[in-house]
Amino acid sequence: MLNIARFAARATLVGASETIQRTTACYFHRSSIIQSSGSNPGRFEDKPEFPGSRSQYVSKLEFIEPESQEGIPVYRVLNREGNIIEESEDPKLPKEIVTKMYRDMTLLNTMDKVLYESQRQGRISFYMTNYGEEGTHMGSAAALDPSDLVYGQYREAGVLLWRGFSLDQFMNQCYGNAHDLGKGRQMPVHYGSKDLNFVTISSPLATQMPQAAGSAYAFKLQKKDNVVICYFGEGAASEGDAHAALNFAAVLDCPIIFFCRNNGYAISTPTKDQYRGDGIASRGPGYGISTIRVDGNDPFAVYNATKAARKTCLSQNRPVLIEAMTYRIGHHSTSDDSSAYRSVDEVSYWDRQDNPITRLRHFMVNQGWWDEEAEKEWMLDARKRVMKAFAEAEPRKRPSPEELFNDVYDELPPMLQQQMKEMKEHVMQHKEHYPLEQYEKMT
Ligand SMILES: Cc1ncc(C[n+]2csc(CCOP(=O)(O)OP(=O)(O)O)c2C)c(N)n1
Ligand SMILES: [Mg+2]
Repeated sequence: MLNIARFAARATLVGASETIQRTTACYFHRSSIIQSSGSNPGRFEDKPEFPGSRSQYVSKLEFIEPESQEGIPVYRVLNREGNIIEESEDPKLPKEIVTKMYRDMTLLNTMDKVLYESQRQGRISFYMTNYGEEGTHMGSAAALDPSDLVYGQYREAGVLLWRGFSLDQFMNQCYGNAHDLGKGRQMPVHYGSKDLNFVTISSPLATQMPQAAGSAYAFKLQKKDNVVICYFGEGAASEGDAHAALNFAAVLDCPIIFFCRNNGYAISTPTKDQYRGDGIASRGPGYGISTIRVDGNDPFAVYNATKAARKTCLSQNRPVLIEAMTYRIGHHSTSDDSSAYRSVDEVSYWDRQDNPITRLRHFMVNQGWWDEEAEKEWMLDARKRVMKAFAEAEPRKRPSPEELFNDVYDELPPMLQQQMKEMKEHVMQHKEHYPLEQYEKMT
């Protein structure tokens, strides 16, 4: 028996060495068939054959110095005066679409003002504005199909607005009232909508990125005609999850648009303390991902880039990285005071000189589609709509405390049933400490 086992082991080893010999021969064959042409036929060209890189040998010691490389250019369609720079790049969007872009950008702006103030007055617990980044929202949202799946970070409310999330729904979420789709279980601005294919926002940075890559992989396996778009900030791009997502999507050829909003800051950390490379776009080629950098304050440039990226994702089944350069005009959130780390002059430059709303308005005025009167009328109307939704959401009752226990399990397990029972008994025993009249009734 022992001898048979020894013989079998030897036979396996011999088999293995034959395989190695065959593979090696194959490798040599591959390299040696590249015969040099010219005066010395038959001489074999010396090319590196290391697996996993495309390269050639050099005999001079030279490091790649990032500083000596040209910066990645910023693609623009509209200049700051709202004129098309290169006629062939004009997306030629119809008046209704451009007007919707503008109305949604300014409506978002108006909602931001009201909800920001509302937090300052103690009426809601938290808020984050989108000031200055409206062009990245509407430009990208307009280029997608509504059935494409969106993973946001938290500063992409405009994408939801474009898709039809109503002012009521925004307000209900921020007030965490009984009409909130998330039943008051999340902090304000953590929106989500199954109907609108917008995955609920999650606070821990970059967690949406590997999830989005996974969804795109699932789309590919299901042969769906849809892409996933994953928004993230340049700060979030420093998380390990960003690397995992980009590499996963590249290696598995997933139809996903990674949309980076580079707004200059991650709370108080400016980009110069965040990375040393040329923005986030410079990382794309490293992953083997098709990449473009666009002017995020130019909604048409963002639109063209997203539209083309979507096409690449679907026709070639591969990811695309878009880096949209923009600026966060507001404070990071209501928990932040940005005057501690940046100057008023810096902010007012972006607010006054390079603002996506102003740029689109210039374009519309140039086209004869908009004027002072239309502006005045619309801004009044926008404010009225926001105030109406605000006034309706605020007094609405909060969800029943029972909702704390629902929706994690299909059926409430005995342990949670017990906890719910104890919670109810406790609240009823100490009613005077709980403003129960503000909540929907418990059963
Ligand atoms: C894992 C993790 N670390 C830290 C935070 C705290 N945090 C919330 S937002 C933020 C900055 C993110 O900046 P960026 O990705 O550039 O997005 P922006 O706020 O500029 O839109 C930080 C550090 C967090 N939410 N999650
Ligand atoms: Mg940022």
